[in-house]
Amino acid sequence: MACKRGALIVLEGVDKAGKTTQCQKLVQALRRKGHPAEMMRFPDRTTTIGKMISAYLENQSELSGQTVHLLFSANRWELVPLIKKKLEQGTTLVVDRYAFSGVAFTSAKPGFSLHWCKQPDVGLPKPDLVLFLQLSPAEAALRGHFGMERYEKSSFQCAVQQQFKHLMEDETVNWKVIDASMNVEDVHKDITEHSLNAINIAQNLPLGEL
Ligand code: DGP
Repeated sequence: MACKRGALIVLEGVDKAGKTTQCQKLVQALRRKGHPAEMMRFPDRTTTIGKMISAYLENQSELSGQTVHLLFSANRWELVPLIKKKLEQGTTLVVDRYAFSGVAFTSAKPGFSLHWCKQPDVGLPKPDLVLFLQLSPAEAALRGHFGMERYEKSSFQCAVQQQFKHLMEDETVNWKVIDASMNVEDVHKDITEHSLNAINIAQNLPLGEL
């Protein structure tokens, strides 16, 4: 019998919501329970496109909003063959940000419609589960100062949060909102429960497309 496919699980949220910590803990928990799992993150700054994105985020280069939006999307597309291969091999992928960050961050800039922002990611593998780590911008600010990167300003993060709210109205995506103000272990417990459920369901379903 062919091996069952892995699930594509995405963690989203504004900066400082705890996505990276929770991705790492989830991968470890899934492995302990016998599910092959690996972490990925977007942007993947190791590729040629990723290096261009990284320079932009670090304010070392200037690019138009349209250009950088397409680069972020291209960075996801260049990893699609690997994503599909891993899932087919039965590995569950836990992904730190995906197309939803792409749309939320660009559409938070003046002059960018949600419709325009969504187009480059149409056709990407559709996540089986999107966990949205909900944390108010005020609580995020209490977790320490933002760094020096381009988007790390409270006012911009508020606008991003607002765009995520619009995206969560899309019922064709399996969103689960997680209260990221809880302690790390309680957040982890919620996330693990939803993920195990998604892995079971995904086994019997074909991978969808955004
Ligand atoms: P991170 O490496 O997760 O800290 O992400 C870097 C920054 O880039 C963060 O402020 C969120 C933003 N970002 C992530 N993905 C995208 C995207 O696809 N498009 C845009 N415009 N920004 C993104």
